[in-house]
Amino acid sequence: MDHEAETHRTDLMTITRYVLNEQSRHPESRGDFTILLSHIVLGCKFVCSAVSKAGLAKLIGLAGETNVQGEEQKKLDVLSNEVFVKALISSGRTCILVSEEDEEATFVDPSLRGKYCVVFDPLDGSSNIDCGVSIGTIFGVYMVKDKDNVTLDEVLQPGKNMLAAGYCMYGSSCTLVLSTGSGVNGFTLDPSLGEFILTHPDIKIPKKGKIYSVNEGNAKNWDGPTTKYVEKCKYPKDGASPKSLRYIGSMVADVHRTLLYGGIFLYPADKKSPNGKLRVLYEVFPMSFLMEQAGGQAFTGKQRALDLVPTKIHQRSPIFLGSYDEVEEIKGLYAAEENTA
Ligand code: FDP
Repeated sequence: MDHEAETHRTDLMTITRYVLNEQSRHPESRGDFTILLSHIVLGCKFVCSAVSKAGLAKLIGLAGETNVQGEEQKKLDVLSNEVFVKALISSGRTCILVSEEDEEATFVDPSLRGKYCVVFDPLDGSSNIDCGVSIGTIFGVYMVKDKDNVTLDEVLQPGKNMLAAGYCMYGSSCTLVLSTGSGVNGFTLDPSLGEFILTHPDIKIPKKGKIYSVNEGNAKNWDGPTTKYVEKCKYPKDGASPKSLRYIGSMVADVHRTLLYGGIFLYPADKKSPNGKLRVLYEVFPMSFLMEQAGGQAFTGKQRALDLVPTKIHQRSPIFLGSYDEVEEIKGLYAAEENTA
């Protein structure tokens, strides 16, 4: 009998156990982050369960219509938002919430306030919901100095000030990828236990990659460096093999594959969308934080993504993220363009 394998199978590292272990390395910690995370995890479990029943829900009524009980069916993204907002407020550990679904930030009632701000997209990749393709939740966490005196500036901070970031992917399995600032770990939901178990410890993105991921339908409107980079992926001049293209169109799924297999994910600016499409606070920052923590890079076309200082909560930015060498190449192409301008 393989005793080592048996030990791994029976000594389960749940996400709570993992965060408690981390916490014990900070003697000043009072467990607030562990409590916050357990509420985020609850939201992810709820959404995972709702997403897996999304096809069945059609049997009893389409979103926006009434079901057999005469109740209006909530759209999955609206429902997910409500669940996360309520879970985060009831944790008693949050003071400001910024959600992709809500135009304004939510300031938590002083009686329930804690020291964390959470920025999140409760259900990212919503155009993929109805065809059962992988979608996800993305989140980032900031800490305030004084919870009794908070303004929106607490969340209009560069991504490098985030305390933690992560995403949960609702795919063939439900996977939560988390960084609290010392590496990246992946946890898979064991549906029979209802627990996220550490399955991908210390994720490191390969330094180089063979996959590029971009919506090529926008190519006619791209800028010079993006066009040159993608051209090089397809027709390399150095005798290397062309790269493979993979594009799901769900940021969580495309970034997850990039993190595990290496390569690059691009959502550049184009003539129609000079700021790109993806949102800084709850898409670009959390994914850039994870990429850097895994040894990769994230670049906006002008600067390191995590150095960007947002001025609006729903601000957008172009983004190039992934393997260190691939992003380095994009940076070189932008620098060359600047030098010839
Ligand atoms: P979606 O519009 O389906 O919600 O920002 C949302 C997002 O998906 C990302 O998840 C995804 O990477 C991107 O938009 C896809 O955009 P395109 O359809 O323009 O490629």
